[in-house]
Amino acid sequence: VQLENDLRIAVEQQQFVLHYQPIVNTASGRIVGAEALIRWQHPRRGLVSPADFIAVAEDCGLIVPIGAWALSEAVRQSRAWREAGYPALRIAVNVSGVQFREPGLPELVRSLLAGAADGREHLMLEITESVLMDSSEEAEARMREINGQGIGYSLDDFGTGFSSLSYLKRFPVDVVKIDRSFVRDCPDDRSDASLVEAIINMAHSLDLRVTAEGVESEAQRDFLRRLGCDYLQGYLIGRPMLAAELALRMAADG
Ligand code: G
Ligand code: G
Ligand code: NA
Ligand code: MN
Repeated sequence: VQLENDLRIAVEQQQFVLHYQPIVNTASGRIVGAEALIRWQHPRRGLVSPADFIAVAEDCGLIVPIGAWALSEAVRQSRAWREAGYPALRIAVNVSGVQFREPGLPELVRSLLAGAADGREHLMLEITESVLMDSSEEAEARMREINGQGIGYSLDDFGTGFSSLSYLKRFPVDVVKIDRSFVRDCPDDRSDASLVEAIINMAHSLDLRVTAEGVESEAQRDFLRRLGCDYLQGYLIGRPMLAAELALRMAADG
């Protein structure tokens, strides 16, 4: 209850910040995107991880204004980078299933992108398999409506849920993100290596792109490059960082 009260104040006072974790094109090594990861700047407890407040925010409904803030902040930052001459990145923003249960999400996305001809290809919504599995007809219709505005989806933690492959055909998913638990023991663990290879090949045969999460070593990177994995994300590439730090990385990227 204390946490919930603090969260309410946090929403009013906008005590949140987005960190950005770079995503590179595997072949070129260039930064092509970033995942926006929210943190709560708690006045007494310091920087609080989403792992410690997203579930509570979902239960009490505060995830709706928090998620709206994250979306608008990511769109604002992405625009500011482009206006400053940085390469256009595709920013993936995590969206909770609870946000799709509210009718307002398509309108929010529409209003955030209004007035900018080029906003669409620079934003992506990141959802988990469970969002697809638990979605009502209304939520599914909202997902499609947003996709109809030109916004793509990436499917987080792929392989950890129980969704069937038919979901990949049925929903407007563009990118699957291989969960870091499968990447961790690659390439040495033969069964994990086979699994990762199978996911990449399956995704490509469905005309989807693939991001590997949790890439921490050069051996993992080289293995994923050999398999034709499209994008890489993980500590080897970069930790989640402040926008200003990512801008420095982009500048160094040439
Ligand atoms: O960055 P970190 O490892 O602490 O993130 C933990 C989890 O929090 C991740 O699974 C991520 O998907 C989730 N998360 C991060 N930012 C957001 C956000 O803005 N909204 C939602 N719903 N989840 C987020
Ligand atoms: O659930 P989701 O995949 O969105 O979680 C992202 C979380 O994973 C972030 O909190 C981020 O800090 C963490 N993360 C990102 N890259 C790595 C990595 O290479 N190794 C590990 N162990 N965690 C990572
Ligand atoms: Na995520
Ligand atoms: Mn992720």
